[in-house]
Amino acid sequence: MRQGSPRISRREALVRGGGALAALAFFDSPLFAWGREGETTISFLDQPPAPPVAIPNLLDWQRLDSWIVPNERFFAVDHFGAASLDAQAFRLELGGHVAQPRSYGLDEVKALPRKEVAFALECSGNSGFDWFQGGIGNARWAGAPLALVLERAGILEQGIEVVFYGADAGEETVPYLSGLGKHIGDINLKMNFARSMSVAEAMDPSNLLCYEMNGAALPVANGFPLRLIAPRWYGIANVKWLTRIEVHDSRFLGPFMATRYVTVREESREGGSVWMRTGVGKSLLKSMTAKVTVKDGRHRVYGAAWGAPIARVEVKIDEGPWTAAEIDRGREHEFAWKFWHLDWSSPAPGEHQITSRAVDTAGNVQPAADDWRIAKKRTYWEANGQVTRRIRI
Ligand SMILES: Nc1nc2c(c(=O)[nH]1)N[C@H]1C(S)=C(S)[C@@H](COP(=O)(O)O)O[C@H]1N2
Ligand SMILES: [Mo]
Repeated sequence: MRQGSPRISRREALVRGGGALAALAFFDSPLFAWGREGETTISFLDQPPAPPVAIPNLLDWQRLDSWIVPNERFFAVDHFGAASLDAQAFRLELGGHVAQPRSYGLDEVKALPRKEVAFALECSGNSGFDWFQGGIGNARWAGAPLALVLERAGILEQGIEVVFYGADAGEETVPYLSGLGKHIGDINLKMNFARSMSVAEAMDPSNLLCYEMNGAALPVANGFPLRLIAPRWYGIANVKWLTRIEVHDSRFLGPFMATRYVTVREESREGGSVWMRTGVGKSLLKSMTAKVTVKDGRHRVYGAAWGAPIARVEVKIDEGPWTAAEIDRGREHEFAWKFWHLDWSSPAPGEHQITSRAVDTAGNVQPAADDWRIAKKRTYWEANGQVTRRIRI
């Protein structure tokens, strides 16, 4: 919901629309309001502490009231500061191991077929720290299919990796090693932000050269004038201020692929263990309890689920059974977050714990905090374990 736009209750919209069709259209509109008219939110006892680093617009789960997060309230993460680009002078260069290298002006990208996708973009560090619980937002992104421009360029036989470069750049320290591993010193190099995908991943028809967010030009903080939108990938893969695409003939090992965004985990094996060091890439199945409200003595738990095709969401209160929540919104959008709620009948006064878990269509369950996938992970990325929230009734 845009700031200043009128808030319409679900009931009011149904009455006004006067029909199933109008109701459907309303549920599909970004105005979809989350909650019951006149209910009160009971604050969680656990609240994220103030962030030690500046990440604007971290999502305040308790205040979230619309399925689409408006642009002026969408979180933003950058490593080198936002690039400030001029739309008129803008060029997207496409080259490397392609038959037809070329560059596109912004108008030329906009002249290509337009596609829209609702996608919940989550930072892979979200939930990795107690202060970092709101690095996520759901928006409608529009742009040109990436596959189309790659097809037109003609990826050559030896091309195996597609590298996306942002206009933003910063110093990277590269250790200078002798052949035997003796550390001789460091070199500092200024490099552009860059991420890569395999050719097959890049050719996914959902990937967009995105210039529009929720019906407006991309805000500067979110990548104006052009960014990659790669649904079902973590935020890091969604390169902002995109100005260069190169097809390489070898794996790309830039710092945002091979050093900075790496998950380290020890896995048990027959007779020992192996250290897994894997790149942060595709998103993982996750859910979060957003708020608990009360109206006329009736309590309700609300939340969201995303990261994989959601089959259902279950909620556990204290040591009670896992109970299926109702999914309210988002089912019809493959990559968007799903909103859910569960009625909580007559909670006893006192402190309670609420845990949610999402289950995907393949039957995978969002892991518990003590699951080896979470417990044996030594880095904070990809923290998709079940979240427990505490509340006093
Ligand atoms: N060029 C560029 N793209 C970038 C980044 C960056 O620092 N530079 N940060 C990434 C990270 S870590 C995240 S979480 C997302 C955040 O997207 P948003 O700022 O639109 O929320 O952008 C990604 N794309
Ligand atoms: Mo991120």
